[in-house]
Amino acid sequence: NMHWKDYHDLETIYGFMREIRSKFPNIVRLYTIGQTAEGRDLKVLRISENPRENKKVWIDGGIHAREWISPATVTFILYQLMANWENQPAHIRGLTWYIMPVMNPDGYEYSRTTNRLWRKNRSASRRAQCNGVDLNRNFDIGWNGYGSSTNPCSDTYRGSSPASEKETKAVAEFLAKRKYNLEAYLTYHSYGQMIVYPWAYKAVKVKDSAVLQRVASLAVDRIAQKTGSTYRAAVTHEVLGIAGGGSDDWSRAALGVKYVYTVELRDRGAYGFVLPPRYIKDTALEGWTVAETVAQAIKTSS
Ligand code: 0X9
Ligand code: ZN
Repeated sequence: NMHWKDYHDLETIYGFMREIRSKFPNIVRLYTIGQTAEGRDLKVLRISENPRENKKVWIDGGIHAREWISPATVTFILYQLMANWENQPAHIRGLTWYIMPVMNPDGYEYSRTTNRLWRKNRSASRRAQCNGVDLNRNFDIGWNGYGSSTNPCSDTYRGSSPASEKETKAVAEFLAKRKYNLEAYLTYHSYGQMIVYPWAYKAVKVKDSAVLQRVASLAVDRIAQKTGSTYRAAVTHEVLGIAGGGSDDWSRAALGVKYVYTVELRDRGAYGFVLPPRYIKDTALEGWTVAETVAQAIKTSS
């Protein structure tokens, strides 16, 4: 059974998704959008009372294998939504939510069983000892640019071509088909306690960056109130440097999504990727706070 006192393996997370579907058969759909190189399913839940008309929010986690707090947070968001769906405010119930807790299942399991600090997926490369592509360098935006590597042994290897990876391709195709009314793309990573928005692939701000900054700042304030943690709102390239091929930039450039945020969860380096389980609950609450704030912003701007 699901809880947030510890991290879970992929099968437990997928079991939780199936359980949500069977509890809410009328509003929840469970998609298998593809398979990984090692044959694992890529799963996405849709929660919606009105799929034809609602504005849509996409949430993903687990792009990077070792960032365990990310799938934990995204499953917590799912729990927050569904545990109390009937009593959610209209601006939450009136959205269509797409939730993908683990975009990189092969990497996640590899990090759990074999190499805790693994980052990439596990697809085979031409260099035997150096498997894996950084999925957050593999999307078709600024792919041939700065901040990623052409070396398969690098942790930021961009892959042999844009969307060369099955995970990237599955997500990109799924979203491209659903870009109508897609208002938000939220992707959860760790660590650093930051909420960042495009662009990352070039040192330019998006035209509506003032709006993105305002909503992110509001989330930062609410997080401080709720848990006492200090997050920072900023343009990606200004705080993390230039990097092409990210899912966040792609969702804005290719799909025109307005509220695009990468959330770097806890901590700020004390434990780094190996965040002790006792911090999961509050960190996940911080992640939920971002999603709530964005949902409210969508409602206000329409
Ligand atoms: O470098 C990344 O992919 C992210 N940081 S992490 O430490 N979790 O790996 C930041 C992603 C920011 N967005 C883009 N670079 N597009
Ligand atoms: Zn990451």
